[in-house]
Amino acid sequence: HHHHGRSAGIIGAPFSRGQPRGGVERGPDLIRAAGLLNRLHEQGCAVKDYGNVAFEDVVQDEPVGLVKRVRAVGSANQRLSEAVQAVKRDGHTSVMLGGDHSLAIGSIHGHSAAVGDLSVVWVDAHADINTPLSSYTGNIHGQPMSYLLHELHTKIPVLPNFSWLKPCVWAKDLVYVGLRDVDPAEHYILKLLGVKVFSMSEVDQLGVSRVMEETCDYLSARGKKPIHLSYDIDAIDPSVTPVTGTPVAGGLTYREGVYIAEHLSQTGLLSAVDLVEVNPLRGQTEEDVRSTVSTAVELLLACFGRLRGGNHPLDYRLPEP
Ligand code: 4U7
Ligand code: MN
Ligand code: MN
Ligand code: MN
Repeated sequence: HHHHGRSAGIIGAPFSRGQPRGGVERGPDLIRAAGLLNRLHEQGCAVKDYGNVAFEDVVQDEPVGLVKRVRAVGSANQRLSEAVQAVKRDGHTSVMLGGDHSLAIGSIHGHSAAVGDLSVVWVDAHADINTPLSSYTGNIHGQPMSYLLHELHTKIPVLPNFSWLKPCVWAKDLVYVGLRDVDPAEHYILKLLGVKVFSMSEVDQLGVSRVMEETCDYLSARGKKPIHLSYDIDAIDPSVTPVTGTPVAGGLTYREGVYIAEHLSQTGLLSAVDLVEVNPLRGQTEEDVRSTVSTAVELLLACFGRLRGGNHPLDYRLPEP
């Protein structure tokens, strides 16, 4: 009937053990309750809800060095990877609702296992590229990109429940947008590997439209590949999206955040999206939760073609008098 090619396969990933704060596991159900599926369908997108991934309840999970909850995170991401592979094989754009950002390990691995080489656009206040040995917090949500990059393979120790994981992303295929809290080890890695970074300084200098034009020029010059967008809600300024575990001042405006999603959607290459780190227990008020969750929904609608200038179905016909 009214569907025009786009289709979303929604995966809930109610998982919080990549970081210490409870509540982020409520993200998927909150984002669904805010009407994501109905609103996607209303804008002409076919939608299939794959439900929430059932994660293993790992009980014995002592730290490995400084790194916390390694076994739970490894097991969760293996299951998530399988779920994303199923969604991609069914022909949908994958939408992974987190949960914390450690889930990008399984989401990107599963996406790549299904479609091959990817471009990754990582929108975040943080680079999430600590190795398990460089991290001083031990929280895996600050480490996922290091596990995924071919170039860092020799820097990653053997970890329990991670033997399934093989690196699947090249540094040249990764672009960051929105960075403003990067650890020294992470900054060293970004320089060492020559990763393309548009920090908040570049957003200030160039404006978001040039940042996205340059992002897409850079990626397509390295071969047009399916795009994986990993969107951490903390990329947006905490005045708009306060309900998150590691807020950092000086973030993207609501409009810049939506523009990024609109622009990537218009490439026609967007193949999987993560929306992570919405944590309702971090809010002071109901309004904090509402504005964060509704921003998450608007970002996802923009990923599926919603334009602020309006849209209409291809076959729209004016009513005749
Ligand atoms: B998020 C941090 F040290 N870099 O490694 C770390 F500042 O997924 C923060 O982007 C990580 O929210 C933030 O723990 C992870 C810290
Ligand atoms: Mn329908
Ligand atoms: Mn972040
Ligand atoms: Mn993150």
